[in-house]
Amino acid sequence: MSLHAQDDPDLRRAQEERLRAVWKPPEGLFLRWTDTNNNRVGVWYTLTAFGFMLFAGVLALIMRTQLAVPDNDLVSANTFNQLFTLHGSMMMFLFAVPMFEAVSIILLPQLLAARDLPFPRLSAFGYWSFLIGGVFVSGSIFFNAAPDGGWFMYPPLTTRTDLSGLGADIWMLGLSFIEVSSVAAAVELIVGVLKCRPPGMRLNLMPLYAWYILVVAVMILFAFPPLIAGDVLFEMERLLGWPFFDAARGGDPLLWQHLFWIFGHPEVYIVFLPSIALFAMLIPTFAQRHLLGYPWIVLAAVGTAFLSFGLWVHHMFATGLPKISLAFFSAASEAVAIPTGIQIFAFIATLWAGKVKWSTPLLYASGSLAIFVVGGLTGVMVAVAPFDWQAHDTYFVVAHLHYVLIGGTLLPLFGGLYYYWPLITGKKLSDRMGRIAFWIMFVGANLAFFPMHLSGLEGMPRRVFTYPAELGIGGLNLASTIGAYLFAAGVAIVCLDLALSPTRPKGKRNPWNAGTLEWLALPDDEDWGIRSVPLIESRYPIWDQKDFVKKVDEGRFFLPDAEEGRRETIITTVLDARPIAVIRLGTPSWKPMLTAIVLGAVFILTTYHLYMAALFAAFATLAMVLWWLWTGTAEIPEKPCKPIGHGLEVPLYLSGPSSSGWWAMFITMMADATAFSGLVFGYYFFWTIHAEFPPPAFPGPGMVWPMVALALTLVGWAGTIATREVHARGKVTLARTLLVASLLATFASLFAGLAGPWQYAMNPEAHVYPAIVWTLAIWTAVHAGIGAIMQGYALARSLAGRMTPTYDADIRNITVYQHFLALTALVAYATIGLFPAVA
Ligand code: HEM
Ligand SMILES: [Cu+2]
Repeated sequence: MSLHAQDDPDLRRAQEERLRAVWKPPEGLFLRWTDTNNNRVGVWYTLTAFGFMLFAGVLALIMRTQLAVPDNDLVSANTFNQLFTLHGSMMMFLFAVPMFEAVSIILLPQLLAARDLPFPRLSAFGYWSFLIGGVFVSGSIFFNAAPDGGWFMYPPLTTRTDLSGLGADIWMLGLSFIEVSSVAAAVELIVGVLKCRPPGMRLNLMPLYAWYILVVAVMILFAFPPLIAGDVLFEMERLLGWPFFDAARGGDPLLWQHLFWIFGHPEVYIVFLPSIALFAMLIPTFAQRHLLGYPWIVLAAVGTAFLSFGLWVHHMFATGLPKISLAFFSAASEAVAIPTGIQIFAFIATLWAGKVKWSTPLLYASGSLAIFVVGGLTGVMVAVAPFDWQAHDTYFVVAHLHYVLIGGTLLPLFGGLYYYWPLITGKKLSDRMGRIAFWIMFVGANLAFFPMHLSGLEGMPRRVFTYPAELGIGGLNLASTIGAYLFAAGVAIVCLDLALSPTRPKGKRNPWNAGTLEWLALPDDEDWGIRSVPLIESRYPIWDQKDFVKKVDEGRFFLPDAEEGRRETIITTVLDARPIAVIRLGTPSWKPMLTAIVLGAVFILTTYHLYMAALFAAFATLAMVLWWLWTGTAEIPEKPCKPIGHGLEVPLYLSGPSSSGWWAMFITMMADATAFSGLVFGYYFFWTIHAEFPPPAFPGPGMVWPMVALALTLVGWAGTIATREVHARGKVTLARTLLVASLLATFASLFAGLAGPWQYAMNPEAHVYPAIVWTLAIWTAVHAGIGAIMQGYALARSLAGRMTPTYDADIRNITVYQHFLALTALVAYATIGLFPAVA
């Protein structure tokens, strides 16, 4: 398609017809919920997270009402425990993280001028999991069954079933389910940033929001799995009596604290960096100039992410740690202020150098930074261990964390709402209502949380349902309560503004005159996203590239058509964004929702100890996943290549490291390996705290079976690699034979891995040593089972003619899995089989 073909208006109209037909959303009362397009799924996701935030906010108001006056008895102590636990847990797990992912699902394709994300059905699956898990967890409060152990659920309070009821299981299992969906969304976002950029958008031309999506999603990938590992251990203790956190039987509650905070501290930055990202988008717009210090900001974001994984112990200063740890983690905690400072200074410099248009989103950005900085300052205070010993578990900490979270997450989000609302609906929100709401929230937040510093230093502990009048902190508490209601009034005004939006007329395109790609959106946006995928030469193409918008709209760039009636988007190379393929995207389907329902059932049924039903649901999940993959992935195209304009012809199929599927597999395995490391960390943690580990009184699994299991795993691994190579050379029969042999070896390793602990009758309820050995063995065995299923899947694909030597994505993807399986087996079997010999 040469440039002047697009001069023909009839051709253009015909292309538009085709695009419109292909991207038409499913309609009807039921069918619309099968939608997978990022615009709709992202909006559902955002609204749901917003709803959870409002719900958690109402819980906060109930708490503040209870605390308004001393010796109040509006709610019981027990209810109060449920209130603060659910409030904190919902805000962190059901609002802050999902909100980032939700907004990113909407924005990312627009930032990258892609037609959709690479795995639209995966986003839909993530959404439905989130909804089901979230309703399950938050609904528990209506049955007086909400978790009540605080948002970090410290054992032994929470592992002893006589002290905590079903609530603890609901927290562990419900939130694990949501963590899985958070990781799924993170995989989607990472692959999106790496593989779905428009031609020419080298890494250093990427909009900063995309950089932050990459950084934050990678953080989610490494932060959530240790918590998932902790959840696994936790539930094994609660449901089966395996004593990981029970000191009487060799366990240690501190292991939970480590696993929780290895997640929990990065979490703080996971919820804060997206706000910085938002500022990095709106500040250039309102300064009407390029952002200063782009490379510095990227480096600072990466640096913050990196440092944030080395700080978790500052949440454990009061647990009696060695002096050297105190000093190290104290210093590291102070150091993280540096990259944060760099980012903020870059923003100030940009505003300084530009002509500032003072507007509502900018008001939110600067106001929230002011609040955030106060929280940052008290953060520097509590990072000093001796100060923390005084302030720990008092209202001082409640004040600190809310300054950070309200300044760093909630208010910036409202700023983002005012900035991006026109992008999503074509209409601006009311500037005036926005400003009024801002000032009410600003005053409310300070009135609510500033006095808490004082009541905390006066000695008011956190998580108490009331306090005696003699303490003399009644006035401070009343002020906090009034502040909370004021804040809620501000939120109500924002909600009113949103509710009025449908009555307002559509505005114009790109109302803030921004320079980045997402603002190509039209007030009456078509579902195809972008009319043609542009060639990018600048960080602010709308400002810098001549006739840019016109050329995009007239389809003068790439992929202006949908000739074969398929949903398509361009795949580019990771570093320099050269177009290398067009891939066909998943269309609306029930499968994501059904898979989420059966997977949710596994977690929910386990909560109620309905193990047989849960097992049945697990098989149903497996079947759903296989069906989904079989019908929806690695489809062989009807022709090898297609032209995408400007004389460029690219393949319709990719396999191996250039493909999006391979990356998704690789990234998922990184998360999986991280969870596994959490368990291995547990083993060596127990080794460090015991004088003798393995303890002589408890037999180990021996050396023979673990080594047999390892050998079998390695045979299966090598066989799979050989299969891939032979298959690529066209020797299909030999490849299938090799694959069968590998499958048998991998499957056999499952049993060999369990044989050791079984043969020596290791009793996991007796002591933490047999418990952790069993855990590592079972984890590896389950992974071997999944590996064998994958090998069988590839075999079936080959027999069904859905995998050929040219179209071999399946075998290449399962080889990635096998690499990780081999690594897991090596570490697990060396740990349980060989380590006792040298320990
Ligand atoms: C104006 C809005 C808010 C109010 C009035 C409020 C109020 C409260 C109150 C009263 C507590 C319990 C303190 C205690 O008893 O120890 C609390 C705890 C907490 N809040 Fe908020 N909160 C608000 C917003 C937020 C936001 C936006 C987040 C996070 C994004 C958040 C996260 C937390 C966490 C993590 C806890 C700790 C829970 C625990 O101790 O287990 N809050 N909040
Ligand atoms: Cu921290």
